[in-house]
Formats: sequence, structure tokens, C-alpha cells
Amino acid sequence: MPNYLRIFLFYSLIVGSGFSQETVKSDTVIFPRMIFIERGDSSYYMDKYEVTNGEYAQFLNDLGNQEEEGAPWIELRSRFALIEESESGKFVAIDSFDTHPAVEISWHGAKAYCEWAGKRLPTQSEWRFGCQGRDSRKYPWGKKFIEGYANIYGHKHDGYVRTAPVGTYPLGASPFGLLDMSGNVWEWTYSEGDLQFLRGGSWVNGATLGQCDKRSNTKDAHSYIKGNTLGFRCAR
Ligand SMILES: [Ca+2]
Repeated sequence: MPNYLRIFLFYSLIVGSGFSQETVKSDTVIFPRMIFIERGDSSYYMDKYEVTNGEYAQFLNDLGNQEEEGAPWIELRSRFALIEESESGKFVAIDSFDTHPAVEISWHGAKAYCEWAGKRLPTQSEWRFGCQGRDSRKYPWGKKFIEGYANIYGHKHDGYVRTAPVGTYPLGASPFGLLDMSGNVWEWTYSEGDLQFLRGGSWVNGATLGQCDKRSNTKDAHSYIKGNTLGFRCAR
């Protein structure tokens, strides 16, 4: 059956079965765990969650841990890496970190995963819009930082020493329902040119860097960015 016919039948099935248009467009229906973000001609989908160690291990088991521009996709020599390679060469998430965000990920490692998954890295503009919504809010949830809404350094109420399982803070959702846009791990984005930026801050950084319009990169001496805070999510 041609693809366009499949898609038509798929939509017919959904519309006919009484799902609302919102259900069709968001979350798990068309692209699992992605959210549709309406922005006219430049609408897009974005992962609801940061990519987890469990998901990244699957990718490594398929393609191995490659190196690009002198850096491995994931730095497994770091004591903070939450994925390990067994003697048989199988990659697995360490202990109970399966649902925590992947860390120690290089920009190429993030880009390669998204392409493997049939997706791509979000642009900075897509990331920011997904975080702040149509009313240009400072944090995903509003104007001021609120304890317990994100995994940010210095806030004991987040409940975790380092990363937290993705989606731990539902009250910190962006207007579109994206979780952990502020904090937990920094997220790689795509730009034309040599310098690639990270957004959203992390468990190592204070609340200011967790604001939607802030960005940083690994060359920024003031950002305290280390490999154990570097993760990502994908768009398409
Ligand atoms: Ca994040």
C-alpha cells in the first residue's frame, strides 16, 4: 500500500474513532513520546522527555560508540557515565538509571542518536519556543522559579543528588507539556556553523541558567558545564 494511503487510512481511523484533534496531534499517537508544537508553517514535534540511558544504550547496541571530531558519542570513561559496556560488548544502563537522562553525550552523539531514531536535533528557536510557549515566559511554568518544579542545583526539594528520572516534575511542564526543559541535564541544539549551544541548565547549575532564553556552550568558562550534565532530546 502506498504511504500516503496508509497515512490517510490512519487519520480516518483516528477521526472516525472519536479522538479529538488535540489527541491526534500530541504525545503518543503519531510519534511516540513526542508533542506536536503548532507554529504555522514551522510547526514541529519535540520529545516530551530527555533521552534516557536505556534508550541511548539501545542506540549504542545498534551502532556502537563511534567517535567524531575526536570525541566519542558518549564518554564511557567518565565515572559519571550511566551506561556501561559489558565484556560481551553489550551496552546497558547502570543499576537503576535506565529512566534517568543520558549524560556524557557529545553533540555528535546527540545528533547521531536523533538521526538513528528518525528524528533530528531541535534548533535553538524550536527549543526555546517549546520551553517558553506563546507568552514568552521565563521558566516553562511561569515567571518565577518554584521549588520542586525542576532538578536544579541548590534545591534540596528536587529529591535527587544528580540527575532525576525523566518526567519527575510534572508541575514544571512547559505550556506544550514538555518536561525537564528547565534543569536535569543540559540539552544540545542544532545551529548552522561551528558552535553548538546547550539549553535549559542542569542539576549542577542554578535556576538562572534554567530559564528558557538562556543558552551556553562547552567553551563558556562561566557555565560550569561538565560532561555529566550533557544530554539532549530530539525533534522532527
Ligand atoms: Ca533539561
